[in-house]
Amino acid sequence: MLNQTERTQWIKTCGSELGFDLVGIVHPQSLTAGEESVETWVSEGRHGTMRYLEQFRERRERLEHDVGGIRSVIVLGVNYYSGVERQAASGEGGVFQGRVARYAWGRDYHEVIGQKHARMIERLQKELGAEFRAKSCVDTQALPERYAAVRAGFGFTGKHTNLLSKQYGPWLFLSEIVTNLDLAEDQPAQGTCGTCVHCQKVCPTGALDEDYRMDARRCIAYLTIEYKGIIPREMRPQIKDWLFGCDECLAICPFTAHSQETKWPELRAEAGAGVALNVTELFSLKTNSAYEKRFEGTALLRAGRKQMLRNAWLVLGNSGDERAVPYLIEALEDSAPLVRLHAAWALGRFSSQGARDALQRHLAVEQDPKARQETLYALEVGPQVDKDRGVS
Ligand code: B12
Ligand code: SF4
Ligand code: SF4
Repeated sequence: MLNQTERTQWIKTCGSELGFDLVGIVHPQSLTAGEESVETWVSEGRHGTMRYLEQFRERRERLEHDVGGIRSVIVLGVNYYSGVERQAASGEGGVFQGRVARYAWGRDYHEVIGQKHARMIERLQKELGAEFRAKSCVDTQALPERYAAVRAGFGFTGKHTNLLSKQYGPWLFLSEIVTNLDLAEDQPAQGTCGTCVHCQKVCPTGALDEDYRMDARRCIAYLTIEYKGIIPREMRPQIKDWLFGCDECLAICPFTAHSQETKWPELRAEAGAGVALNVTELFSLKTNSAYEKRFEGTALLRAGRKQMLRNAWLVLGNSGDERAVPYLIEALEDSAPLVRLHAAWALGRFSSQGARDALQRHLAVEQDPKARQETLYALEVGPQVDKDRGVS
């Protein structure tokens, strides 16, 4: 029979053997400050439309109930860094590249890590017997994962709000196995950003408006992935060529100097969606099921086809490349008003006669009030946009 220290060590070894880069333990009562911080953040409305974050307490209670009382949280870190700093922006050889945030390059981490959790739980169950109860948590459960990681000794929270690890920098997925086992808790990690403010300065939309806190409603990761509606007009140019998510604040962080190649082949770009997508390829995906088939097993399914097309037209509009115009004209025919509205805005970024004629024709047939309003706006402000881009 193992004592608490031996059992904790054995579990950590199990985690490492299964490929987890970091394994630590925290007790649930140590997470209270993190949970309160999430609740305060939500009460300020900074979560936007991510309603699931509003039921944090109820969801947490359900988790507690499922395990029959959580006594320890096994925190697991996976390094997902896989080289390649930046893909060329849009426009090469008629191919328009929309950037994908690094976390979504490979296979969907929820599935990849979830499967490893299942193996770990099975192994622990075999060894510890019927008394062992556990539940796998990857991102979606009511746990403040970054706070748990700090408490488990992985690193500290940077001003961009992500966990910074001295071993791996900012590129870590976090997940937990909550259990009824009593394990030995780790010491929290220490660290600070000092006077650095690079992430706050580089953020294109001003989402990092306070140290260690963000306004998700302004974050490109939220706008392009979680948010399903009309992207606020003033933020569209700032999205530049980000098709899915954003890494600006992470990529500039001096802690990236600690990045190491991932040991997880499933998370490499070759295994999944890749570092960027040919925006025009999205045209060939005419139905939701075609979209789902194309991006099966990747995190890109989090945004549906409609949202992805919405993002794609912003990328084309922001490209300033006239070769985008025929695609945008075709997009005005889409059955979804959301898609037509963003295509109209993007066309308004071009002052060529072809773009303006298409918008005029579209105005005559557009029935959706918001898409119509956007078409009118696009016709009015075209030349202003060229000024934004520095075209005299
Ligand atoms: C909602 C959510 C989002 C939202 C909001 C992000 C945010 N900053 O809150 C959006 C959609 C914008 C988003 C974006 C991204 N996300 Co996200 N997201 C989440 C989710 C589901 C909940 C986060 C949450 O509760 N936020 C509310 C805030 C208040 O809570 P918090 O972030 O935990 O805040 C802590 C710190 O700010 C700290 N804190 C607060 N005040 C203070 C003050 C001081 C002085 C200090 C030191 C600390 C401190 O304590 C807080 C409590 O834990 C988590 C998974 C989870 N269950 O935790 C993933 C998670 C945070 N996301 C993750 C990732 C990878 C991303 C992206 C990089 C993806 C991308 N490239 O597009 C971006 C990063 C953007 C950014 N700068 O944060 C990872 C982060 C891993 C890491 N190393 O930190 C997580 C943990 C998912 C995972 N399982 O790995 N995300
Ligand atoms: S992910 Fe992009 S938009 Fe979001 S806070 Fe970081 S830099 Fe800003
Ligand atoms: S960029 Fe600078 S301020 Fe931002 S998290 Fe990294 S070290 Fe901290």
